[in-house]
Amino acid sequence: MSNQLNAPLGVGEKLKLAIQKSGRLSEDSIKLLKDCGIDLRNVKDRLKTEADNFPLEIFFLRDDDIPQYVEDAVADIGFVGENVLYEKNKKAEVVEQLGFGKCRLSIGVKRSDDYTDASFLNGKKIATSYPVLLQKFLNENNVTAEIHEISGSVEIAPGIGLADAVCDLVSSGSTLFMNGLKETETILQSQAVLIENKNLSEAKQQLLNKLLFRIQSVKKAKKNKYVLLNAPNDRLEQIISLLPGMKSPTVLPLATEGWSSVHSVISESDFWDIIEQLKANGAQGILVVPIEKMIL
Ligand code: PRT
Ligand code: ZN
Repeated sequence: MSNQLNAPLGVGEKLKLAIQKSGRLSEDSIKLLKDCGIDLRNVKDRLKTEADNFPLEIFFLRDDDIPQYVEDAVADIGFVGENVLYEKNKKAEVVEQLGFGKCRLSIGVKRSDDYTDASFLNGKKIATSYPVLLQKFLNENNVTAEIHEISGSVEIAPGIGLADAVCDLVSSGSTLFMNGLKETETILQSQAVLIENKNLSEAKQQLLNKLLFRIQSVKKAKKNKYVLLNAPNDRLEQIISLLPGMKSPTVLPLATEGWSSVHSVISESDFWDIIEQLKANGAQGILVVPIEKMIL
């Protein structure tokens, strides 16, 4: 990858990226580009803009249209939810999970229903904006049900007698709850992904590798914290053994005799465990700092 990163780029080539114009993915998509050091010109009420400091052109679209634009090579790449990508079933390759827009596509039934398994749905009417993914789930479970496709406010369908159940996106679950429904099965776990057209030119592939390198550094940084602490020298060995660091922790002597300052990187997932163990081993003055970029 490093060779590709250093290779000269096609003169005047720009990578065309499609992102959601206005909706749940818009803000995070623009923030991710910003975290990657890419400044966009005026993003308000525009269909298209360019980055100031990266050969990138950005199209603002409805999320449903993004897979088609990427398949047709009108856009080279796109940021879109897996739910939309798999429902549209277009020829575009998933390159990277982006870590935002997380939700799940689930079956919801009335709270009073006695749901045991998918066979409950036999002969029922299910409202959804995801007929393709729902039909696939029904087939896999040998269920025959009527799919009622609607484009919005799916969750009100059972309450107004339009359907017996729903298949809709859920994140906190409060929309289902407020509509007297309960979540029973998850059909798909989803998050925003970077997709690419399958036939990118060599020059565009190089640009994508550059962008991807930045995205991965930003993602890694978010998953890790920088930790600084003071350690008594007689406990240094135990404390160091708790801190992997990128290679190994940095240890510097403190002005106070018998103490050292230890710097390291720890992962968000074992963060509290490690902090507790550090304290138990005599570490003091523990500072935890967010990391902006992380390049290994
Ligand atoms: O106009 P455009 O077509 O571009 O936007 P849209 O209205 O189709 O999509 P939008 O902006 O609502 O969502 C864009 C993408 O965000 C989706 O395709 C998902 O990938 C992702 N996402 C993440 C969500 C949710 N979380 C989500 N909670 N999309 C929709 N919801 C809705 C859901 O449909 C339901 O109505 O939120 C409600 C449920 O939320 P909870 O928290 O009450 O469970
Ligand atoms: Zn949409």
